[in-house]
Amino acid sequence: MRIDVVSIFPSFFDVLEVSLLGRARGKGLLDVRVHDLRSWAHDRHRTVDDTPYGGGAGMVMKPEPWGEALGAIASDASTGPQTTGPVIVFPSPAGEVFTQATARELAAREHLIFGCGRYEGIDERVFAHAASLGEVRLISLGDYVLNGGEVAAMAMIEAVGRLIPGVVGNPDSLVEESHEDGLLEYPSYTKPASWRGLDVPDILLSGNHGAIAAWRREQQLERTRARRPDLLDRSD
Ligand code: JCQ
Repeated sequence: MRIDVVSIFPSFFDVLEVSLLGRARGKGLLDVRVHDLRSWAHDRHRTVDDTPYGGGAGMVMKPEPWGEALGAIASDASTGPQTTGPVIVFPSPAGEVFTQATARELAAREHLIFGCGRYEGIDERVFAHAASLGEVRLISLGDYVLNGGEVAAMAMIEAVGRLIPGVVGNPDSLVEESHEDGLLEYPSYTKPASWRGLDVPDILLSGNHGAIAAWRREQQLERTRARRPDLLDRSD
């Protein structure tokens, strides 16, 4: 999978070099390229923002650098032959909420472009123009405001990247996690069986695999009801 990121803070993405995704890049499973939006700003100060038409607080990202950046990346020959156009993701508090289902949809695509906005946002015409280059999605990490799209893009790249076949060593660990079946995960324990007066539940030491599976399912349902009842309304 190819992922391009456009940001005025490309160094935010240095952490993608390490850990699981760093290894995936090393193995050639994931090709992430981070671009500085200012490379497409041509005035002497490499300006990417300006005051909003109609007045109001803060600054808005100018359309021209975005148009050039997205055009150059969408038509980049090094992306290789693509059977489908890119998905262009703009992290935004005004977008659809990102879930594990969104991660699965994005992981099935060949090419993702993340456009990271800053200031009060990006000139609205950029989204209309981007729609001529690929499938545009405004996606929110949740109902809170960040200073820019970078941290949200990073979270989405990690959630998507680990779904690419071969990135996570044991694929069983992908299906057993929270949210894959619409429920929270059951509690986990390891040795010692007794620690500071706290004991591992007897059932897990019983060797009765049927009873353990039933107990775990019960724990998943109980926790989901207590902590995230909204998930139960949506799951079967
Ligand atoms: C993403 N949840 C919160 C902030 C404008 C595209 O325009 C903007 C982007 C941001 C950064 O994203 C978030 C966010 N998910 O704040 C303002």
